[in-house]
Amino acid sequence: MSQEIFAKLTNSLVDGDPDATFEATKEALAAGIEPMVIIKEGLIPGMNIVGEKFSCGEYFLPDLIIAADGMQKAMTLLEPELLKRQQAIESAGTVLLGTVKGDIHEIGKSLVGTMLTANGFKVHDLGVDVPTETFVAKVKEMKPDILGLSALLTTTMVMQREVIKALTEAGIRNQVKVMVGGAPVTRSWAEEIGADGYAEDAMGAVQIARQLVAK
Ligand code: B1M
Repeated sequence: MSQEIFAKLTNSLVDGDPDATFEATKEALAAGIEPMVIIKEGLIPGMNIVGEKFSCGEYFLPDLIIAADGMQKAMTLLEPELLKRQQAIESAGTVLLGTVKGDIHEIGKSLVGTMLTANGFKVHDLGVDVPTETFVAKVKEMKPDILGLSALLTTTMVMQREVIKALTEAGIRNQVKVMVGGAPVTRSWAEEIGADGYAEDAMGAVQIARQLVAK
């Protein structure tokens, strides 16, 4: 039964049918499937297939846009459910979050924000295509425990290094822990650029954020 619903979710994204994605998400929730399982088993595989088809020239930009629309429609149902399962009442820490300059991918970053919120963190989301100077100014102003930098492109992940460099130049690098993530980002990249933490996915981001705040 679950496998059928997961296939429906995945296929609706691959077929570019946002309304079907929305309906399949409703069906999955009604069947009692946990929202994070719906995302992991149904939606992310769909986005990955769309990405692969784009890479090999079978799909074009509009196909990516339609798939993103479907995923975002699904998230309107899933986000409140994730938040309902909130783990902690007291604030676990504060996180300033954003996708780096030149990069408009927002779904993964927003999912990380939702999962952090659901686990007791106070999250301030700066959105996408965030200039380095804005990250620095907001760290000065808001004094978050953690700065989370998302990047989905090999061409924009270098901005994560730029932000860390800019924090150092502004003399505030030691005031904030920097966590990086996004599809092309690896642990070795995080180490190379001097980030404090790296997470592969949204649940991993919660784990790393907890460790960083405890340090
Ligand atoms: Co774009 N895109 N895209 N795209 N897109 C990718 C990333 C790509 C891999 C597709 C491909 O070719 N296979 C490819 C990048 C190739 C590369 O750099 N090596 C690509 C490209 C090339 C592009 C354009 C350049 C295409 C063009 O214009 N010719 C363009 C760039 C625009 C720009 O940013 N300047 C572009 C545009 C777009 C859309 C706007 C159409 C759309 C995004 C819409 C939106 O977000 N509102 C889009 C989409 C949808 C994708 C794919 C298909 C799906 C991304 C997604 O939402 N995944 C993507 C292929 C793929 O990822 N398989 C692709 C689902 C999401 C839940 O996962 O974002 O990975 P993800 O987030 C995960 C983890 O990465 C991690 O946790 C999240 C949850 O598990 N994570 C963090 C993310 N941030 C984190 C931060 C953390 C910790 C963990 O700590 C702070």
